[in-house]
Amino acid sequence: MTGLAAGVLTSVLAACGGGASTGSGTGSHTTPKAGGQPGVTKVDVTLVDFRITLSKSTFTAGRYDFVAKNNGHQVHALEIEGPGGEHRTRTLAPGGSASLAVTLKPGTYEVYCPVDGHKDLGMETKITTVGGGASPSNSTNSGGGY
Ligand SMILES: [Cu+2]
Repeated sequence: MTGLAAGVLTSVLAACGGGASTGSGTGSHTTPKAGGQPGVTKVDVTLVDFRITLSKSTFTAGRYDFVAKNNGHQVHALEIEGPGGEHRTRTLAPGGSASLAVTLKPGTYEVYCPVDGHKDLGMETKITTVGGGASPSNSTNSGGGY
C-alpha cells in the first residue's frame, strides 16, 4: 500500500518574473508601441451629404483621436455624445477637417452631425465601446487555506 501523499499544497513558488496577465490579451489589432502618444488611437471620420463613415467599427475603452473630414458639399460637424459627456468639432466647411480627442468609456455613443437637420437626413451612427480586452486585474486567487 502506498501512502499517496496527494493534496499537499506546499507554498507554490510563483516564479513569474514581472509578467502581466498571461494569455488572452491579444486584440486583433497591433498597436504600435513606439510612437508619440501611447494609447491614443486615430479614427478617421468621413462626413458627406448626408452620411457619416468611421474607419473603425469596434471600440474598446480608451483614448481616441477622431479626425473628421468634410467630404461633402455642405457644412458639417462631428459630435460624439455618450458616457462622459459630449464632444464636438467646430463646423467644417467643405474640404475642412478637425480632430476631436475623446476618451471613450464602456457604453454606447451617438455619433452625428449637429448641423440643423443633418442628423435626420442620415448623418447619424452609433458606436459601442466595450471594456478593454485586457483581463480584469484580479483573477481567481484561491491560494491560502484558512
Ligand atoms: Cu452635416
